[in-house]
Amino acid sequence: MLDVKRKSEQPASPNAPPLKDIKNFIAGEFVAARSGRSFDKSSPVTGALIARVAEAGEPEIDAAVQAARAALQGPWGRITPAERGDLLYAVANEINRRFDDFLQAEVADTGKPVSLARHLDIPRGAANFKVFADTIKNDATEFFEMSTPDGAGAINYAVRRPVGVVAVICPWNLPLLLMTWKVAPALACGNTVVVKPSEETPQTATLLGEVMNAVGVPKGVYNVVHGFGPGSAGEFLTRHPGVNAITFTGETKTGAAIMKAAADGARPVSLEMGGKNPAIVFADCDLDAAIEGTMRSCFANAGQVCLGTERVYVERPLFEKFVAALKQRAEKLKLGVPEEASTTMGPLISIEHRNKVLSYYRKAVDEGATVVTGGGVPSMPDGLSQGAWVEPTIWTGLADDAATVTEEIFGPCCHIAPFDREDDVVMRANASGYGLAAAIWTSNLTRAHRVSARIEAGIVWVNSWFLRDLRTPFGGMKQSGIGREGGVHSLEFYTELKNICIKL
Ligand code: NAD
Ligand code: 6OD
Repeated sequence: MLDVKRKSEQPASPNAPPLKDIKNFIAGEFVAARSGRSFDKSSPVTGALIARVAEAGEPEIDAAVQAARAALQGPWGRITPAERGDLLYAVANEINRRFDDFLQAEVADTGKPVSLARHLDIPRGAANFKVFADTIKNDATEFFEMSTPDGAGAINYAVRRPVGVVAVICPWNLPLLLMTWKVAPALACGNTVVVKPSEETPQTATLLGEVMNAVGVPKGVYNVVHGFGPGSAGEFLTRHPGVNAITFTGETKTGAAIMKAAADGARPVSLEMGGKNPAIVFADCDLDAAIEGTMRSCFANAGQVCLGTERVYVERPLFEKFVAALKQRAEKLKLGVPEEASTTMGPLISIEHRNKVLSYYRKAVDEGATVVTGGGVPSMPDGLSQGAWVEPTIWTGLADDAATVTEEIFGPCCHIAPFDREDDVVMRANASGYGLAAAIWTSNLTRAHRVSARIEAGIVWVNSWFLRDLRTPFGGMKQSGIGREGGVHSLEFYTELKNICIKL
């Protein structure tokens, strides 16, 4: 279990659970910061303090990186890929055995509905370990025979070798899922990792340390350091010269800072960053499916999904009907505590993030939007009023260059605009500095292929959203990312491909 202690400072409510004491996980041990520094983690649902988190300083970052370097030389560096695969299967099984602990920790940190975390975050977090264990097991590399002047010839074959110590910098929106999405392939390829979870969501990464110890992953293979970005654990880790590669998910401006840090030592980066994803709804679509899918893509996880839709373009004959139907469905979303089965939307991650989202709610009005629904802070019952709640919001009537239509908000909101011609809507969808994901709703298969090919995004869904096979390439174009992860594409980042040439 996580190290749970009662402290002298109590959470706001007398009935609140005890404060958790979250530590760094370095070389198989849970450790506080030598400086004694810690930071508070509050519940997005109630605003109450739920945990004190040890903030890693430079000594802890150095210890974690050294532990990870040492582990490369230990048993981890000598076991076969098949043995590593068995260990990763054991990790997945142990996460599933402790499913409720992970569920409770993820829900406490994020405030997301239990129903969502139960079906998405935790099972997918576990599945990543099995999928990438299988991916590396089934990966074949190249072999070439060549002729030589002496007639004897030579053979070439390629082998994959780990990159070394990988720094894994994670966001808060799908904490376990997005962390294991990187940790699992990194470990499957024989690397060791130092993970820096978001300061907003420290718990599940820490809990995974217990799982690693329980199944016998050697000490130092998996390390976790807590803290913030600039001037804290994130910057210390990405600048550490003992780190061989950096994989990051988060905002585009953070990715740019990390790229600069990685330039020292010319270290490779994999960047999964922000988006302003379009959905294009043609008049020939299955309307019920398009409404259902757009509801999910705009409002799932309170809109805090990088792949989510914030710009919806609807072909003019369907426009009014679509707006009315989406409004009706959005107004039925039930905001409430995560444990309540009827809850369909939780709070945002924090009051700070709510301030950002609300600043766009105000800006939309200033820019001349028609507020179709929402636009403010909902009235919540006693006990929840200090949480980070916002209303699901829909706008129409904005120009394509309005800030609300061009900048990533990362909240439960979208702008809906009509369109008349396929060429125009493709151009408008592509008129963005981002290029992460898009959804197209149509029953015309030819058009689906044609438009998908023209959309500038790393992932295009036709008549669906967030239907993800873990073996497929994942990543963004333009300012949404550098590189692809998923399936064999993860192997490209987490291994060095080495050619061995043998003269016969
Ligand atoms: P963020 O960029 O603020 O933080 C991400 C992580 O980076 C955190 O752990 C943070 O502490 C750390 N960090 C911040 N500054 C740093 C620095 N200078 N050096 C090193 N580390 C630093 O992002 P967030 O607010 O946690 O997450 C939301 C953002 O993530 C949104 O923009 C969203 O689109 C994006 N996101 C992208 C994907 C994707 O796959 N493309 C997935 C999820 C989220
Ligand atoms: O499902 C996945 O594999 C994945 N990488 C999802 C990313 C979601 C972003 O918020």
